[in-house]
Amino acid sequence: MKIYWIRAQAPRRVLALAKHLGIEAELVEKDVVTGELKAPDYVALNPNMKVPTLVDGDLVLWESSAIMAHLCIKAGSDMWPAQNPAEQVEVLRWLSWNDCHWSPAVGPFYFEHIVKATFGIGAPDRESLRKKAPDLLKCAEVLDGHLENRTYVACGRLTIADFQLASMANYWRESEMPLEPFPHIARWIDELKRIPAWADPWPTEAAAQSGRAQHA
Ligand SMILES: N[C@@H](CCC(=O)N[C@@H](CS)C(=O)NCC(=O)O)C(=O)O
Repeated sequence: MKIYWIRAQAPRRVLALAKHLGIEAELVEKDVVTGELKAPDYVALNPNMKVPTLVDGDLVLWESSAIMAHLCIKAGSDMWPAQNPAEQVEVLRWLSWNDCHWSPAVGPFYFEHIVKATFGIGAPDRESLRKKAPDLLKCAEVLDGHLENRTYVACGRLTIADFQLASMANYWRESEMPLEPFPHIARWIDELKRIPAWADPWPTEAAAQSGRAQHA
């Protein structure tokens, strides 16, 4: 199995899950700056020219939530509730909410502060973020209310929904997301950071260079 990745939030959640589940895979780092995601051999795998992409035998899969479900099925993990249709619907609800609402709300903050710093593409444009705050506050109220009496987002346990929703919010303090009024979100994020694979999902330098699945 191969997983293509860069140092960014969507591949981060897939790498964290693979590490958490102890899945053996060849972790292939791509260089976005030199255009490796636009190279014909990569575009043939993922026409979106994005990461993550998983190749498992004949299966080529993109979209991190689908990849995470696949990894759970392979590992027999109920972080994707393959055996329970009602729980699947519950996880799917939060994956959909993430992609349609939460991710667009937290994304601009993550981009301005984390992506720009990671790839050296300029200083954060804080002025542009002021206009984004109302959308974030609206979504944060929904999530914070949901988490008030829950440790995790769905099914009363850790699922791929947590990894999906937390991958940008994980950096809420560094990204200056205005989430101080939402203590249940902060507590949930801090709780996830206690999971070793979530806290440090990145392959070791040597493993990344050799393309072997080794984690720090
Ligand atoms: N919805 C996709 C998002 C994929 C995505 O946007 N990946 C970003 C990294 S977080 C990427 O490949 N960016 C490189 C580029 O756009 O050139 C998923 O969850 O897999």
